[in-house]
Amino acid sequence: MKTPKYLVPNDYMADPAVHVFDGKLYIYPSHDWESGVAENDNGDHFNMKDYHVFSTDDIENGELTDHGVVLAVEDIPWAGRQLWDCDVARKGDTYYMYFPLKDKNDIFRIGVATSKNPYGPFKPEADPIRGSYSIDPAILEDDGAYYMYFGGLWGGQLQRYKDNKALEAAYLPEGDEQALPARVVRLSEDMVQFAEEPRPVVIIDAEGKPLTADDPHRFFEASWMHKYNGKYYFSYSTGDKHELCYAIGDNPYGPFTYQGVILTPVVGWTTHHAIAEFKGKWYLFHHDSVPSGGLTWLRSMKVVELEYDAEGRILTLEGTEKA
Ligand code: FUB
Repeated sequence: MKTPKYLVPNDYMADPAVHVFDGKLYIYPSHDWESGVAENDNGDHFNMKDYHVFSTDDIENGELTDHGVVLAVEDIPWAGRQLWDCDVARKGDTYYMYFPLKDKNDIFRIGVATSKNPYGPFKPEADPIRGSYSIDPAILEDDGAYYMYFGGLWGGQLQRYKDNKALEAAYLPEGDEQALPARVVRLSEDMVQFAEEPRPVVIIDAEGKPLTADDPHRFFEASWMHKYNGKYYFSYSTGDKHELCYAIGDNPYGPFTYQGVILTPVVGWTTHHAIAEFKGKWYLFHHDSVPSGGLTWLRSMKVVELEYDAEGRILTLEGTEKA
């Protein structure tokens, strides 16, 4: 499937997280809508209020089932506003949905909701994860352990934290200072807390030097982790540089060596993705704002096949390739 395909033509869905459970592919997107909130650098216009889940047996030619609303802001006891990019993991017979949401003080926290089914509905815990902050949780299951990757700059509030503590004043590195890293943390056995202090996800260049703040390929948001041929592929959005990039490491904590661009800029400010293998092929799930005429808060979800070369390098895809 070399030509990209829109997945939900009758609604706006963004930020896909994708997993295969028992041979079926499940998609967990953000649900964009026209809330009327004005656009700003804090991302207030991404004012999402619920999640849907989609599933399919055949991503290339089959139907996508919409399982409807599986979690809504009004069901979450600690909710303020803005349900951004979520992810789901299975442990035992329970499915755990991890979601970023501003609390009643307008601070992003990461919450957990559970279900006995991959298609929900999900029941939220009473409080967010202790010590959680910022946005865009993505979960890796590796050898029985579960790791969460998270963080996002600007509206994602990552610049408000250092060493996992809230700063008095936000600090964004500049120039040749080391770029702000995403975070990785192992989850507790019961999956609803952190088992340790979050650690930085350090991306290094070919000489082993951490990427700097002025590097156009530095991390901004939208962490995703997948494994290919035993290596750990950390991929992410460069935000204001509008590319999806990736870096490779030897273990879940990194460091990760920068490799290249997965997807060139799409129509719309944000770019965000998931990478998953299904029925022997690899796919990139992402979004753009073509169907809404370029409105960056009304995004449409797409899928396209992803290919590797013989050395395991991802072949760059064009963000403006027509669906
Ligand atoms: O959908 C809201 C935010 O936009 C996500 O959390 C970011 O990754 C960006 O896609």
